[in-house]
Amino acid sequence: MAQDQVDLERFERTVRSLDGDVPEEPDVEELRRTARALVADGKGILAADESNSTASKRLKAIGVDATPETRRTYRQLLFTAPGLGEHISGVILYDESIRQSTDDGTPFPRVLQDQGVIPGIKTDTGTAALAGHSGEKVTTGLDGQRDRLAEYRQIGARFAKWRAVIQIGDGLPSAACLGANGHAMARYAALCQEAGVVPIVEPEVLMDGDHSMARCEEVTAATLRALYEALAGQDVLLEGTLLKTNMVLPGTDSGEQPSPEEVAEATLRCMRRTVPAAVPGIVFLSGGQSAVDATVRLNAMNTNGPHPWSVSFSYARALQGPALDAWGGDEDRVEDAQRALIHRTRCNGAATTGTYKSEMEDELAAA
Ligand code: 5MM
Repeated sequence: MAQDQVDLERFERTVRSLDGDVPEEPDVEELRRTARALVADGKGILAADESNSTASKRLKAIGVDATPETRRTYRQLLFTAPGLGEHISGVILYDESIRQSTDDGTPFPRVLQDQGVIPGIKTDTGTAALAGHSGEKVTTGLDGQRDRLAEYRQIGARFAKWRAVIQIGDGLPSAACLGANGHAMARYAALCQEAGVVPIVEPEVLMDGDHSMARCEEVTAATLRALYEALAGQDVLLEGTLLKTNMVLPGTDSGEQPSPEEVAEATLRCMRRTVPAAVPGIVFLSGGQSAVDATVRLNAMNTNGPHPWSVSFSYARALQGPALDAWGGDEDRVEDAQRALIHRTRCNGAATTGTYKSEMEDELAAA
């Protein structure tokens, strides 16, 4: 049987099994199946888990007043885009949006399931200053995590996300920062698996700064080593997790302009040295890259496979940016915005199998 047919059957089985409460005992096979379904060939994740303040910032940038209702209207546009499930395996929601519904009263998690998409949820609660380490942050949210996970699973979430932010700078990051964030992510991951929810662990080494691409590679490797040591320390089942992280890129003020092939080579070398083969997939964040750069670089990584893990995407800005611009808050441009979103999902879906071509960018204009 062809690999993509196997992936598709596995994916459909996972989407069909989305009803039910927290299991008495975590179903290890379900965790593995969900994790693999999220990185099925040709598919990736739409990150729509912006906190209210970030979502509001994005709406204000296109001249839309930010309220719970405008955030709902915008998320409705995304989640009801026709054909979303063709190249999107999962959508990461936020505490506000997982409780919202479409105009006709259908809860967003149900809308996604009907599109063949697995609902997910961001469960960290943001960052706090790391004590004794000026300029560094630790992600918060472990208090109450067990109860929140039980509720989110009951509402329909089958995977979750927790993001740690790592800043490169003079003497940064510290070992204390990598250790504290790794430990928190491992505790979150163990709680997720206990609740029957696949944890995505997301350490993001920020692009801000004038550091070189080599320095980004070094810091990303140290971050991932600390993370996988912590995950092992908490007995997290790697087969039931996914890694979401940054590509290896130079700082935005460095002046370096690596080719897509150079980014792919450095990123894959870093991942091979640090990410265990038991992890089913690595889904990259876009981190401020342009939408097309994020696609081209992902494609470059997948032209030289196979890799020990699937290599896919979990983009927010690189998927949503063109849709937000096309919409501009105008109800007459909802379909334009949905076409822009679906176009990017198609390009990135192709990039997961190394079959993206630059000519695909003309398809939207021609539509
Ligand atoms: C790094 O941010 C994640 C990926 O987004 P990009 O592809 O735009 O880099 C994203 O999932 C992020 O966690 C959400 O946008 C939420 O961010 P906030 O700051 O609202 O928690």
